[in-house]
Amino acid sequence: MSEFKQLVFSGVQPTGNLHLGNYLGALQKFVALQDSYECIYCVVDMHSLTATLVHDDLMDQTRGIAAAYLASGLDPRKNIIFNQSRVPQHAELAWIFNCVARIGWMNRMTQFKDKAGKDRENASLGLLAYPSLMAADILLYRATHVPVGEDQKQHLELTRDIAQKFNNDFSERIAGLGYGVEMTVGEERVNGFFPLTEPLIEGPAPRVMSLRDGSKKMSKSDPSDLSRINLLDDADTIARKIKKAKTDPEPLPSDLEGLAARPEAENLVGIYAALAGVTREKVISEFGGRQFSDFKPALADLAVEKLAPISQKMKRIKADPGYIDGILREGGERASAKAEATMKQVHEIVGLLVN
Ligand code: AQP
Repeated sequence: MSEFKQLVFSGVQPTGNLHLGNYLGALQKFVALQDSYECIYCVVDMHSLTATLVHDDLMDQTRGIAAAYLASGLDPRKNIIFNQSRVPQHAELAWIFNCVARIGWMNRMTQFKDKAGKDRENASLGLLAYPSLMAADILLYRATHVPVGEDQKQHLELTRDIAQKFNNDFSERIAGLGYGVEMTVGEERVNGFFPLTEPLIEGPAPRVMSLRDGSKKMSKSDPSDLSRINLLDDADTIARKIKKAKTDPEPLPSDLEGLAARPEAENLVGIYAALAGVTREKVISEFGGRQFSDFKPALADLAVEKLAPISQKMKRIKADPGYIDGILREGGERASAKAEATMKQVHEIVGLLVN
């Protein structure tokens, strides 16, 4: 019985400096997966067009994300690394998905609601359709696994909904052409052209929160730079931001249950665990009962130890744009070969005459 070949796809949009949330939610996981899966890592530059802030230096930002991938340890020979706009099939499949997905699904996305704010009528159509392009990014390669931060869970569920609706809407044509693949979904065996992709979200810090407010996620667009640790921050800045991080007056608890209703403490413990590659229990067993005045310097040292080499390497790689462009070009060629194969079958399935 056939199953989809296991394949990892993920991407980061070039909309500003990467922060610790992007690193722990995405890049660190990308690197961990490259030894056990075939992986495709994309700089999703077309997604950035939904933000108004980046156009002037989008090319530079795109190279910056590619540099971060490489500096974090992604091997461009092992993985396909490219920028989305080099492979026009992403936009083409997104259009087909726009005709499969429902407007109501898009309207329910919390990211759209947050970013569109109160004036939804004035938001771009691209912002509304963002998850449809994201589904196309993933399903163009029929990827089975997507490492992301917890904030992207809803978009991954929508990707599954789109795949499922496409598989159902075109089930007879898929079967007639012999393009269906058997897959296990829960207890059931089903057949479809697109896999129902699994998000890979686990880990001790699936949603890194703002250092100023434990109820908000760490984000590039937060106006306060003190809310986040940027990958390019120097050691002093990292230490200062951690020292100033909001906490409560209690010492760290002696067990994990004691972190409930203490979002700032929970966030710092999760960050420490993720950076050290240990569980949150292990961090509590070491620091439980101790004051933040003890814990914060240890966290700052660890953050600097892990991030400084990446930031130095990023700067070195960024200084050679020709090298980055060569990797993205070569990755784009490898991605295009896969994208063309998928789209040839999609054209036949939906009935587009292209020969
Ligand atoms: N705070 C976070 N914790 C864990 N993971 C996170 N990611 C983003 N923020 C956190 C993960 O980073 C990857 C890249 O996401 P993106 O390209 O969509 O970037 P983003 O979500 O636009 O980043 P920001 O900082 O959240 O931007 P704004 O401020 O514009 O909303 C994804 O895997 C994401 O889950």
